[in-house]
Amino acid sequence: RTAQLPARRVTPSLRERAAEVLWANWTGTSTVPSRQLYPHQWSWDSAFIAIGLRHLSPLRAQLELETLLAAQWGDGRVPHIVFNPSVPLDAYFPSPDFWRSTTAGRAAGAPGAVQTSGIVQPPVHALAAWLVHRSDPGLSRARSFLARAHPRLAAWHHYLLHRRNAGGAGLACVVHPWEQGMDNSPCWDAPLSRVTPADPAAYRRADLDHGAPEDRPTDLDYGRYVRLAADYRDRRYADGAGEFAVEDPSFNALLAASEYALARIEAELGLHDASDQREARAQALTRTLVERLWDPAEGLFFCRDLRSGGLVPERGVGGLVPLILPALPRPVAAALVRTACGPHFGLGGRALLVPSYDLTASAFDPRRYWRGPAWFNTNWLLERGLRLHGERARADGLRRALLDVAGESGFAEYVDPFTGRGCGARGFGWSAALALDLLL
Ligand code: 9YW
Repeated sequence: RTAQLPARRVTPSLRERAAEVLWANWTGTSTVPSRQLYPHQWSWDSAFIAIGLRHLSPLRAQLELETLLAAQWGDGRVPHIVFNPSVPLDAYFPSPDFWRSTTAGRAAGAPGAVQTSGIVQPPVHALAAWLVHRSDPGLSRARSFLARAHPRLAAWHHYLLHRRNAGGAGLACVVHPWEQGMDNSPCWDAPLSRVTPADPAAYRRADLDHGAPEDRPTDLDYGRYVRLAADYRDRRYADGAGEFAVEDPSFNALLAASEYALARIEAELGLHDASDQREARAQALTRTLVERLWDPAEGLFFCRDLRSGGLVPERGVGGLVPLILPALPRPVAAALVRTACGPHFGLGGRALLVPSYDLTASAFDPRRYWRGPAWFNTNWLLERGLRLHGERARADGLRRALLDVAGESGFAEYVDPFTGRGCGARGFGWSAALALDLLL
């Protein structure tokens, strides 16, 4: 007799589905954000991806960061893209022939063995390296993971704190919207408006082969991105003279959070004096952030446009990200939580996930990239920040919403903040990785 088993559909768990995305996006040495849209290695994506990947394979998580750090330039900068030489040139724009790192980047010490972009992205790497180490300290010590990463991470922070200190106050500035990572945020509209767009006939937008135009930045935005990047390249990536220079709260908060992580790394390596100094620096950076970018009347951090000198009065999610900092004065943290839960960001109210931009502003658009949609990395950061500052119930609520939306959207790149409907790429690296991190 053969027993007839009833046909049973096995629904993979969220963990299994997230793992599938990370395996599918793994190239052998690093992880692509998306096979179609972003077929190379992106800097802050890799940091967030390593944070999730450590739960599946601490070894791969270490390799992810090592591959990125191997492409570091001599001046300390970690490039925002490391190009995969086996991907056709026209798969992504701007491609290596635009950035010309091995020629135009030579003076700044670009490596000869790999091709990279010449701009940077937010410094989440030391934080990621520390979390990856903690997931398997034995493996990490056996491979001297931290000992090898430490000089590179220290040089990276040194570059940002010195070469990018254009405002003179000790904060790092970004010289391109792509550097801050929230490409078309309305925070950039005013500082970008001074930039003459590049001739559209001179380049082709490969992103529109895979993304819906209404979900992506406009052609006018792209013209300005291309102009700024080409000018920087033509200055041989020398810092200090560009038309665009902005101190951003999220970029600097991530730098401070990574300074704390680097202090822990130094303590683990027995570098106790360096560790103490670094910890003090992270606290000083937090104070400077508050002095330079905090607006007590609005209860939010704003960008400072170094070319006009003033704060940019746009409420972007980046203004909430300093909540990840432990030394934030209590009233500042409390005001940030109120702002996150108020009409502009709708946490625990109108919005399922925290939007990238002010829900009440006329430029708000629930589908267009960083002008309204909710993103998983910023929500993951806010979840951490809420937990750090004792907002346990709110953090739990956000965590649940993040996991639900990540699964239902198929790990979308970004989502409509009201409905959770997915936009952009699916099977997106950091969406899967950060969901995995919150699951465990
Ligand atoms: C682009 C890869 C990158 C992210 C950025 C995001 C987007 C690249 O994709 O920029 O072509 O627009 O804005 O934060 O790192 O995922």
